[in-house]
Amino acid sequence: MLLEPDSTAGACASRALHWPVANGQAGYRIVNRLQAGAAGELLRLKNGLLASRAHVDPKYFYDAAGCALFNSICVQPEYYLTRTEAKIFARHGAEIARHLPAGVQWIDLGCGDGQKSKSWIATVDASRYLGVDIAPEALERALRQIAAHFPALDCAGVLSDFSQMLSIADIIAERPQATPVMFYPGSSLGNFAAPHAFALLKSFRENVGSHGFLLIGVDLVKDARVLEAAYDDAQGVTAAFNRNVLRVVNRLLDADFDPRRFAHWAGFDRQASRIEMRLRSTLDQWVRIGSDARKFRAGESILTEYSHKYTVDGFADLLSKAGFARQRVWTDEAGWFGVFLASG
Ligand code: AVJ
Repeated sequence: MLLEPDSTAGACASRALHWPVANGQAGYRIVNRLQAGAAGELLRLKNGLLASRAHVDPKYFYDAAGCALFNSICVQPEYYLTRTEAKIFARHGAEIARHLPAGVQWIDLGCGDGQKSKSWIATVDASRYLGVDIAPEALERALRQIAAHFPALDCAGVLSDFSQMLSIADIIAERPQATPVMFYPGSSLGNFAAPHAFALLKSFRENVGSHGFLLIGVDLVKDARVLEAAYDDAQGVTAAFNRNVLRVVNRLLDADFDPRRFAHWAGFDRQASRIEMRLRSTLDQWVRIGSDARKFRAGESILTEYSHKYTVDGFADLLSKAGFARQRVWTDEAGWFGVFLASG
């Protein structure tokens, strides 16, 4: 594999990363758009934990253990999201593909291991695969597998924390003949509060241009009991996933959170239309966070995640305000999950 030094990153010079060549053909390259300012990120993480209403950005869930726990959440009976989306893809994939021109470039946002894209690449007959992820190991694995599975496919990767901003228009422009399709499944947009979600959708629209597409999966508003069970499964996998963020924090900030002293909590706020996940201190305790320390009272909590739930009309409206004039939606029979194809 080739890791291309990213000259366009300018002042936020790329970290020097060296990856072993995955195979003799080295059929893909990875562009590094991770900003060098990791110290600022850590300061933000620390300040969030020291704030009177403590909070952690959900992107910190996904270390190796967190990724494994998330995969296990996806197969819990209560976590209907992944399964419902997959059912919509299976049922309507061919129809969705008919709305796309031939030979698109398939842009997999937050590709993880790339598994969700495999059948799409074949269905839409993509000419190019662009994996985008914040985790270099996952990105490399995705590219290696997809390049092996589709030897004729033009494959590339972009290391990027696009929760800040997505800017890959120049990479997309390398293939002016291949219509860009951004694929953002799993209701991942739900992590972002309204203004941030809107800004992200606008940047997706700017990156794909007026001829490109966005294919996005969105979890829909439903009975609070169904929602809350999805974020508090009987096996306790979501609880373990939530507590694992404290281990990540301990490593990154040299802190001494004891995950056993925090209880998983999940609740649906209908006003704000979102699931909130928290870690509640089970007793009065002091926690050291690097060279600082703070007290958590019994019952005081750390906000670890929002997961926003949309209505079909509400999300359609958001898409059109973000600049996507044309759109279609497919849902399951129960109307639990929506898959939107937007363009224009
Ligand atoms: C990956 C953000 C879509 O909000 O449902 C699953 C993460 N958190 N269980 C979601 C998650 C707890 C998930 N997203």
